[in-house]
Amino acid sequence: MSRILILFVTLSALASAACAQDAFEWRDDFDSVDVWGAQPGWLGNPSPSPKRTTANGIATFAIAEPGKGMKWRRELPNLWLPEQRFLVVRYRARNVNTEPTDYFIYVDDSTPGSQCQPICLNDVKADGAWHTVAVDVLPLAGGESAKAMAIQVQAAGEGRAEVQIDFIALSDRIPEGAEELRAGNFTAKPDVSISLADAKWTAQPSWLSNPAEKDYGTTREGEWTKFRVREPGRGMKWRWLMGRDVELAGHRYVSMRYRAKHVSRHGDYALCVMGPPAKEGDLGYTSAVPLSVLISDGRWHTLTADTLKAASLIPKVNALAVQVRAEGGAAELDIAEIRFTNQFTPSPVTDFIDIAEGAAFGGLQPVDLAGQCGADIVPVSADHGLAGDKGRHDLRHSVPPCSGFAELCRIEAGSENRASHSRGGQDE
Ligand SMILES: [Ca+2]
Repeated sequence: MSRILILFVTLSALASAACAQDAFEWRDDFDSVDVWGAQPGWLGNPSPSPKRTTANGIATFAIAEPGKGMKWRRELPNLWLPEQRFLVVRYRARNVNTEPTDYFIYVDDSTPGSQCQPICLNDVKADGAWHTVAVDVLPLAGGESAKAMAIQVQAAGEGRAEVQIDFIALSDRIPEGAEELRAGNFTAKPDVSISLADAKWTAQPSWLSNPAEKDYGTTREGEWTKFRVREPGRGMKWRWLMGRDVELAGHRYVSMRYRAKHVSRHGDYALCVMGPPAKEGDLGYTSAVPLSVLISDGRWHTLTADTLKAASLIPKVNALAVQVRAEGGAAELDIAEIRFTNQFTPSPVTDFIDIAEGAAFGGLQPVDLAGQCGADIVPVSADHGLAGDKGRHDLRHSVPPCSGFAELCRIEAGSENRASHSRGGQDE
């Protein structure tokens, strides 16, 4: 399954494009602990009387007996880790055995044979003080989705172990003030936006087996660069020697704002980063954005692709390459921005919805599509009263296949709203 980027349409996003971007996250605030089921069969020293309570949004998991423990598990709404890669927990602990290397918090990454344990008992500070810690789960996980989570408490020699948890989240970011565990040698660097305005692209027909022979090229149009191949079934790659080094290391993502028409999703890359390889003898290039994630529907999209691996291979970039392969007509790929970043970049809601001038949004409300992931969006939209304005709709995509949070905006009966075009999300 390809990477998924889900549009999170909210009233505030519709009302104000300038509003601060909220974290995109799944979160358990522990107003209830009913969903956390004890799993005595999961450990060799289960406590006969584990306690699990909550009060004022703070859960308490307690083990009275010395040397005993318990694991508690809850389901997750099948979260997509590339989007929500940071496990964040605010906890305080007392009398916990912090020797074992087994997990404190486990994420079920849907991969048999692998155990993703982002935070271990020996990471726990059992000093009775509140701590907020975060871990990038994505590089630790075997799979890309998370379907369940577990926590473990082990009592130290004196017994009466207690872990209190304010919240656990899987988020698109590390909140301010949180301590990042397992950061390795990763040090976040400020965003770099690579201006394409003066880029000189040189076609590289020898880099493809089926290069276009005529009618291909690049042009600068307004705020974007157009890459075009007019011969269906053929492609082209272009390289730009940037004449300077840009650090990719220190950035988790590349974000690319693009618009594509008749661009094939088959091929190695849409955007490639080039530079001296980190390890001598390795290739001096690697894919940063695969062709397979492009949505070739003629609309602008902002995609966010993970670049930790690419940055480990090519830490400093001194050239970029772009590929277009034509499928079903003359292909065009317009690129308006390439940015190395540590922030998941949201798509403007107007990428998905044509909004008539003067449209009012008082009648819009979010609709939970969690139970309809992967479904064809046309009947889903019809179910929510969105398919009325035939001819103006262009609903070619499915609801994202994996999402606990995808939403459409429903137009309430009798509303004056004139938003005419909606999608639940964007598959990338
Ligand atoms: Ca809480």
